[in-house]
Amino acid sequence: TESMREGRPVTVESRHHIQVRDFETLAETVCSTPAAVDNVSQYACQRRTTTENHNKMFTDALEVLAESSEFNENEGRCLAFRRAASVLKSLPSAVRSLGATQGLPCLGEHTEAVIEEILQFGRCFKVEEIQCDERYQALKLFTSVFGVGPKTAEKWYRRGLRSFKEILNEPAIQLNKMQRAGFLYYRDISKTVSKAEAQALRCIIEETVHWIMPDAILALTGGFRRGKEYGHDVDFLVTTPELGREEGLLLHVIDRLQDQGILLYCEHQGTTFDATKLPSCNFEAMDHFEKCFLIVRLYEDQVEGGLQRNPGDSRAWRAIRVDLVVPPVDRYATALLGWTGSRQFVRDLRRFARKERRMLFDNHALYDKTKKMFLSTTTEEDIFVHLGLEYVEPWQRNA
Ligand code: DCT
Ligand code: MG
Repeated sequence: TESMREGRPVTVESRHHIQVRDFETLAETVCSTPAAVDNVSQYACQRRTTTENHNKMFTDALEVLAESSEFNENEGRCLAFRRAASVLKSLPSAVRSLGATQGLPCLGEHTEAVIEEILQFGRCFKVEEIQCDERYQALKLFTSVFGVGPKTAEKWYRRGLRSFKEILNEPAIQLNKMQRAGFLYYRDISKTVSKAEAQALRCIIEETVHWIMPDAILALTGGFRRGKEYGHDVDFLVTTPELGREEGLLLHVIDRLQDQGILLYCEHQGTTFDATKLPSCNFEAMDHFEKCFLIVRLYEDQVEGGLQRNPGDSRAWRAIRVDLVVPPVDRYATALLGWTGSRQFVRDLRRFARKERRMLFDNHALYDKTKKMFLSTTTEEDIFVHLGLEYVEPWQRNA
């Protein structure tokens, strides 16, 4: 303080352990390093991430890099970019200088370089290069079709195919039932689903489920449970208060939707759930619950404020992707947590459980490897308690 009064440059040890050489740099460091940036966890399940993203400029760029790494089957890089984007999404304000990212976890040198470039030029040249790349464009286009994953997209690209027209005109290509539906309803289902449209679907599903079984339990999950305004589909969990009574319910629901004439596509998967095979270590795999992937017709007059429409579309309806998942009631909490997402949030819950608690968590169960026993999980809160984590509300799980 003595030298400060005299206005001489000083060396100050900041709480960020940065050697600050003079007042100007000191001021800059203090202003550009918001206190809230302190102690950001490397695990998404220890961060609170709302739908409000103050760093979209950076996270959009990082997501292009992640996607491109995924197309190149570089899983490690893909995950690194996704983690970095997720950390930035959780920040309470926009990053305005590279100094503001000091001490943040999961930001590697590639990510730092991207942030620096965007801060300096407002854009990232590597990202623009990828977006202009023929292979990236083709794979992005192909994987936007329901039923087409990166493997199929790559196969088509290798055959020299570049557009939907070329794929549909290629006699050697046999589309499966899901892909045929994907192309048939492409214009509708590639368009986002609004909250009002999701709400309307909730009413339809609720009415149908409760007509069959008045005490069945229904929950809207996925992005809409996390408070998102838009999604790519609408996800639901359905179960019954008594174990076993859920058997046959989903097929009945499907029949009923069919009778109403609103079922445009349905793929039903029976349950492969086997409690004796738990705990499973195959975390990225699909869960074993009975489920169906649907395309449902939603009418204009069912939606408050009307449907979102494509220009020139005069139909009174649009097609929407809906997933229904039916866990047995004793698996409801783990299934709800898993299907609420976000993918990154749940991925980190599993990683946290494994690395920090020696526990295995997936959509089916929570297992303690030390105690060699399954932990009882009736609610989502129970799971957080067992893991020794503060509860994170669904709307704070947008990691
Ligand atoms: N999920 C899962 N097992 C799957 C597929 C998904 O556990 N086989 C989880 C991950 C997130 C959640 O279910 C919902 O999945 P999506 O609908 O793909 O994600 P979303 O967060 O709802 O995003 P969107 O808004 O795009 O639908
Ligand atoms: Mg969804």
